[in-house]
Amino acid sequence: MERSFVMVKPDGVQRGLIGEIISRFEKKGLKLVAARFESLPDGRVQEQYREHLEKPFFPGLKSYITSGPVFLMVWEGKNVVPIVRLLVGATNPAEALPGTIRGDFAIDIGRNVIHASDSNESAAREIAIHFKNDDLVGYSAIAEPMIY
Ligand code: DGI
Repeated sequence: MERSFVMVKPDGVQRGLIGEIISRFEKKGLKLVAARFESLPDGRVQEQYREHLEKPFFPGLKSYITSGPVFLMVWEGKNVVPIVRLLVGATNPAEALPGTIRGDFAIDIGRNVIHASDSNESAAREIAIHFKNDDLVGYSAIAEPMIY
């Protein structure tokens, strides 16, 4: 089954949105297979955002992501990567549609509440940055025959 890496960023944590975000993915029918609450070390932020290291906004992005704890998750499901990106909405909340997480809860691109993998390749890379294989919990979700 496909997997996506999702992170509630420090603004989402401080604004009390962890439960709301988990709830949206659960109601969609996706399956939670790993989660951890922690403050990210600089090294993992740099690995996570390696394609942005040289961008002018990177110093601000790094201080934002390390400003407080984040909630890391791995979600599983058929087409989970594009489905989660649709639920999350556009990177810039000013362009994110109502009904999406960023459309409903964010205003500024520098405080956009949540990260989600943008391809299956990124998902595999990002999951490996933050989780060990043993952290991923294998179980059968009893509602699965109602969803698939
Ligand atoms: O995958 P996304 O988070 O939707 O977007 P991305 O991978 O292109 O960028 C990662 C994060 O970097 C994004 O959530 C917010 C930040 N970012 C991207 N482009 C800009 C930016 N921040 C600022 N301030 N300005 C940008 O142009």
